[in-house]
Amino acid sequence: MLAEARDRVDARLEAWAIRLERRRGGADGGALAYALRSPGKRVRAALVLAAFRAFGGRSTAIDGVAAAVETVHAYSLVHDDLPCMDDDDLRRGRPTTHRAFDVPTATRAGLLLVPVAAEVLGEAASDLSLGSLELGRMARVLFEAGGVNGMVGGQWLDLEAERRRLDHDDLIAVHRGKTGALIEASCVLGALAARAADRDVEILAGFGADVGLAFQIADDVLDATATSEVLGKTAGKDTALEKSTYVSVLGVDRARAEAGALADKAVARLRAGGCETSALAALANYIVNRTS
Ligand code: GRG
Repeated sequence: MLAEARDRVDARLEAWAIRLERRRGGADGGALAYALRSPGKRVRAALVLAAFRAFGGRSTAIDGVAAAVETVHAYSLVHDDLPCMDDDDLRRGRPTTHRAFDVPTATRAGLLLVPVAAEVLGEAASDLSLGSLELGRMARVLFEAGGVNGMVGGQWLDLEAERRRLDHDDLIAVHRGKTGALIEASCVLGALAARAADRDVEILAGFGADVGLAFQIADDVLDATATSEVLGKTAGKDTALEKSTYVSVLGVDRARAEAGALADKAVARLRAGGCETSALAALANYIVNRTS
């Protein structure tokens, strides 16, 4: 599932990279394309595809919805790596966008990716023959998840919390916002694109919220235990920035156990709701057992 989603969304992102290079040109076009071509795991894309299929969706036009989510994610990584945030040189095994270009160009490219994501989503909704009400609902899901009550808000709290000790509840709020919200949105968007019933969309939202939190806990564990070569980004950043993480609050073993328990709870929600589970359960398992 993950390899298939990666190939399909990479092709869609490549097509957008070419379009944007033609449209914008120069360093801005180059930086936009660089960010979209950057080789991610595409977990969010895989969740969109799996949720879509779980409710009978079959059209390959869903790849555009997955590409829209990955575009929002790509912008967040470009900005997260900037000197005013995490100040990193390495992302997905390559120089970060501001290292490959410069800080103003990377800042602009990150910002430009937000309206690009809206355009990618709009085109996908039309390819899926979805109406304006459905597109409106999907746009709200994606951009609310990326906003102040989601990714930006979580990142904000995270930045404010550097060199300050957070308790377990604060940490959950940071993780659910900065990482969980977009993962939850990926699941909900797949279900909405398949025209799932409201009750099923709710079940997918619960599943996505649990695996989204589990994803960031696993990320904290990997930051503390894996190497930069394997991660493709600088390992050990959380300790260097004196960040509160699941590892600093609970230790590696309890953090791993909590991530595993959340993944189990997420899959139990699907089973209890009578949803098709196989691909989504496999992704939940991957999210907590991944090595990069
Ligand atoms: C203005 C405060 C403010 C924020 C702007 C920068 C930003 C928005 C948000 C940052 C959100 C962020 C980077 C959260 C971390 C999410 C995360 C765990 C990223 C790594 O995801 P993977 O492992 O990466 O899926 P790949 O590379 O595989 O896609």
